[in-house]
Amino acid sequence: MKNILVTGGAGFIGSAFVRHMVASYPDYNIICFDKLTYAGNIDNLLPVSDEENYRFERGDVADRSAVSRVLREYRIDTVVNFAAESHVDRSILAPDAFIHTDVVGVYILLDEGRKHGIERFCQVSTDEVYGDIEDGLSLEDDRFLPNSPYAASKAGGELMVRAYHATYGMDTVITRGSNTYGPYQYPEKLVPFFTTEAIDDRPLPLYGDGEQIRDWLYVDDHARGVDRILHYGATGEAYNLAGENQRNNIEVTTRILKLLGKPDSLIRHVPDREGHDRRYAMSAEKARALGWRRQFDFETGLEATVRWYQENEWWWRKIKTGEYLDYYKQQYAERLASVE
Ligand code: NAD
Ligand code: TDX
Repeated sequence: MKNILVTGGAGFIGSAFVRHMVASYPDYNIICFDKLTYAGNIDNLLPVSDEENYRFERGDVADRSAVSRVLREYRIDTVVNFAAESHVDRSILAPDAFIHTDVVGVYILLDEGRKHGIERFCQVSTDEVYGDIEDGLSLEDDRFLPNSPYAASKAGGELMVRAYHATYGMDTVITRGSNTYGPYQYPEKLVPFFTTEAIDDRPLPLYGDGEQIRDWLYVDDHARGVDRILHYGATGEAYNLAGENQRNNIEVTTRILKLLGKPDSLIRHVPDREGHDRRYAMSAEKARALGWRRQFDFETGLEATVRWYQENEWWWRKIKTGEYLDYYKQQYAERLASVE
């Protein structure tokens, strides 16, 4: 392993992975390939922009000729695919881009990767492929029951990875991370959205009863988990990266408000997300057996995260303009108006 293509490396988790790899492996060349959609942000890569072993190329993973060119030019031997449309609510409003990137994009990367003889393909996936689980923990061999267009597109991408392993003998591994939070997360997801809204004393639209459970994983733990699976995962296998920090959305929200010294009266119970999964929870045993352990518990990670958004308004204030405001209006205006 020497020349690693990190697709979607300008996003939230991908950029944490790029920063981690550039610092941890001076002998590797880390090439970030990213379309820079609304969620991609070159500011996330500022900490590594001057490093010798880092390069950035702008492009679309579903664009065969662009993918072929970077694979050839940089003599890529390893692909780690973070590129995705990643927000469930946007997939409900407009699924097209999800099929394009999360399904077709994965296929193009696999197909071009195979033609160029890459040695390993790591697909970054999600706990959402298992769907809603009422109790217990999802295991890697459990069946897929995705409920949102996002989750279904991620499941489709994974199945294509499986097929390239089974059919063409490609060396593949898959990671399934749980709900991730931390610095540099686009402020549409629960933690950065509520934190930045609360800083400005704006209402926090909690879907339905707020009792939905997610398993929270700090972003640096997720990045280290992908590193571990990339290096030590068995070919053809999938590995859960579970935070083992299950919390319901009300607890997460009130904790954010407490850390900011803001009142619970900012919470608004708005009409629910369509097809909203009540609970995700995975077993971390299989990844643990490879030596991965999360280092951050939820309380420590959340405190560091909230502090980061307080101290880095330069990063998020310029995002909360233009396209972001159009999306906010589409997603929340009616919901909030219905409970005012
Ligand atoms: P993100 O939305 O912050 O970043 C996605 C990145 O992919 C952006 O930089 C974007 O520009 C890029 N991208 C999108 N379409 C592209 C295309 N067609 N070609 C090239 N680049 C493209 O997402 P994230 O939260 O960092 O998630 C990264 C990966 O981890 C995704 O595959 C997601 O499914 C998975 N995941 C996320 C979470 C989570 O809680 N955020 C949890 C588990 C798994
Ligand atoms: O405004 C909101 N109000 C609300 O109640 C938002 C944005 C979210 N929520 C709820 C919905 C979920 O139960 O909070 C929970 C977390 O929501 P998101 O941050 O949108 O995450 P989720 O839908 O759980 O999906 C996340 O985890 C798995 C990531 O966005 C996915 O990319 C990842 O695959």
